[in-house]
Amino acid sequence: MACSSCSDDNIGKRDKKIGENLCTFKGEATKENGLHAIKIALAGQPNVGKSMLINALSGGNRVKVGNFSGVTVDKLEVCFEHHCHLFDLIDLPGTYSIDGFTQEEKVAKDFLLNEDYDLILNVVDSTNLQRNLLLSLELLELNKKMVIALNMSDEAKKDGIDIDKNLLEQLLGVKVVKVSAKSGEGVEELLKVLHEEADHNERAIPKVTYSDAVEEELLKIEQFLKERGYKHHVLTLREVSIGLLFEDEKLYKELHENPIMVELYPLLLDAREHIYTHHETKDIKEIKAAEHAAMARGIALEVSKQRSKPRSLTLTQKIDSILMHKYFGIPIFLLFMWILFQLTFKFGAMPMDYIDSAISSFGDFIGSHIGNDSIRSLVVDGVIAGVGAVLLFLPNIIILYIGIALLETTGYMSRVAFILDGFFHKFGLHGKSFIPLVTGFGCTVPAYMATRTLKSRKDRLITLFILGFMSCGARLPIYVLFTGAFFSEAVAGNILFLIYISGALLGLVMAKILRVFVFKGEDEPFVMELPRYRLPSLKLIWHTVYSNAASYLKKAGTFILAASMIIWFASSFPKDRELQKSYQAKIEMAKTKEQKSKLEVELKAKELENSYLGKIGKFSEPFFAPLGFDWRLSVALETGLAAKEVVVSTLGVLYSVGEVDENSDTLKEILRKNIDLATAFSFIVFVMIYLPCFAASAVFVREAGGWKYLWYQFIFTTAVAWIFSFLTYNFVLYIT
Ligand SMILES: Nc1nc2c(ncn2[C@@H]2O[C@H](COP(=O)(O)OP(=O)(O)OP(=O)(O)O)[C@@H](O)[C@H]2O)c(=O)[nH]1
Ligand SMILES: [Mg+2]
Repeated sequence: MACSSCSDDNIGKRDKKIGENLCTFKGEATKENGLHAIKIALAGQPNVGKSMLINALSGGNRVKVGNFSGVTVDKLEVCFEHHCHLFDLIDLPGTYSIDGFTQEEKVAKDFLLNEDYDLILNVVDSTNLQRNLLLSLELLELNKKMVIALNMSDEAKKDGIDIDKNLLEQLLGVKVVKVSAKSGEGVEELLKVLHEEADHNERAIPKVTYSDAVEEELLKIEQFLKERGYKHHVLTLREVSIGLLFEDEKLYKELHENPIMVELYPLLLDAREHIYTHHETKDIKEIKAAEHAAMARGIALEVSKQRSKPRSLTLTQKIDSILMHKYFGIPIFLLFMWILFQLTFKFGAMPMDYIDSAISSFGDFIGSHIGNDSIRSLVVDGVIAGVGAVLLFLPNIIILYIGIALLETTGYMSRVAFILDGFFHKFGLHGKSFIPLVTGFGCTVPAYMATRTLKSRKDRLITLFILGFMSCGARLPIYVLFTGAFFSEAVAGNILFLIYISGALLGLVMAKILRVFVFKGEDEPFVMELPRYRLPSLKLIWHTVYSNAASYLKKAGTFILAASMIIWFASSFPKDRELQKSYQAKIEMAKTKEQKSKLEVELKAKELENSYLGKIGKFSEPFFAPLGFDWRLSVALETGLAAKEVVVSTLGVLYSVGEVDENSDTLKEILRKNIDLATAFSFIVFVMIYLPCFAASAVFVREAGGWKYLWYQFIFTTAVAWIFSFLTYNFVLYIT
């Protein structure tokens, strides 16, 4: 489309504006000002590369990509400008059929059937044409403009598959473009075709051919409509005939009161009776599905040729024979996890000392330049101690996310889900729950959303309830801090691995209990597609890790910063002048240095105990005392309800405010001095089990379907956390 008013200057500004705030600009795009907004729904089966194609088309990395079915579970909008067209792309969850059962499939269906958009971009996996065409045929019946992207053309080439795109266009009646979202091949052409189709006022009429019996009846109905002079405002007579013959609900509702229907009913009944004689069933929907299946098979056979034996498929089979081995599959997976936690601890610990000493030198430096005692304490003991305590663990977080990204992008995740299926069934879950559970090791929020891939509501609820047992990335700093404080470097990695595994096992046991006592019933059979193995691009890994690390840093600079200041305030005030005076007098009278510093420590401790936070801690201390926690640990757990990173920052602030010595020890050393091994273990267990952060809880409420579930979840997790911490505390006390 020619667009004189869309100058380069203009595009630059708009691009920037759109980049900053996605899709807020589209209201201003009109044909008059030279910008043409096109809303495109990306529909396709799971794992065909819809999200990656959106990234390739928009030239960004805004949408999450992974090599398993069910990466996208909610619709997502990405806007960008290209040649004076404002593209508004909607990434939809993958769906095998429009009438899919799972929550995410329903999201796709609702959007495709009920929302307003200009055209469908049907993304198809070229290496799996026949199965993908089943959905394409259904989409063609939505009577929308449609373009087909034959994605993964690079893999098709490697597999020796040739697809005759022109023939496919002829057979389906819509435009087809070969692309590779990975290499970028065909992406420009696809954008051009999308422009053209959107600018074109008429939609292309699909040309799908049914079996002879159906075609014969369609012709009769069409002829009848023509003779009666019937015209539909959007559909062709053939499309109306197809809709009527196959009992399209929308069309029936629309024509319900039309007098023509009186004559049509007997005709339709006859037509169906004739068609039944060619099929084994009398269910017209099933017959339609069978017709589609036959068509998809026929079209795929006609347009694609297999030149040679697929290469990567045999490679996939070879790798699977090891990784999915009947006996070694699970041990191999555990070994990978063990290595991951060793690396998390070992590599994470390397830069830790540098970061730690940099933060404390920074604190000393800043502190020496601030004259006012209170402000110095706020900056050094509040902000730097709180935020610094969280920043320290960035390297560990990065390594954990690299591990998760590898699991997600290589195709291994679905395999593990598959090999764990049998084991999971024993606990009333099925393998598919593994994906949300592993996602939970990163962050609980997307993990809750990932449960949408589970078909049965009971399975979903059980998985939602036990997801908190999978320790998220934000709990990692707490574990690393405590294991680092109480164990030698040689075993700390093993302890970390043990913590994660025990959390997961506990989750499974709880799942069984919930299945037997609360959500009774059979778990659904397990169906999951195993994608081929794919080498993840460095760009993809980098993007995943970078965005997670960036959000961790952002959280440290905003939320944790604010929380640290609040905690500092609540632990430093109110000041008790009388107490200070009486101690000051005692300190002045003290004869030896030891006596003096002993009195100073006492004063600090008393002041802290009398502070707002101290009072809160003291109030809840009796509840936590049987678990070995003093009021500081109790407060840290309470503030940790907001976010788990706050546990570490709270400890950082509390122990920093309470410290007398100017040459401060690291938090690790302070913890070692102040608490015993049994308390440390019991604290880890409590953190492992109790409620995740506020953000996750809000998502939990939405996904579970009501606030009452959060209430159950709170009681359930707190009770389990308390009991297990109590048992751990007493057990460790007993053996040590
Ligand atoms: N070789 C190759 N791999 C691709 C291509 N497009 C996508 N992939 C890979 O295919 C996998 C799936 O990509 P996604 O974009 O997450 O697929 P999706 O269709 O959005 O999947 P769901 O959201 O689960 O429905 C990823 O591993 C991608 O790296 C392509 O053109 N060529
Ligand atoms: Mg996706």
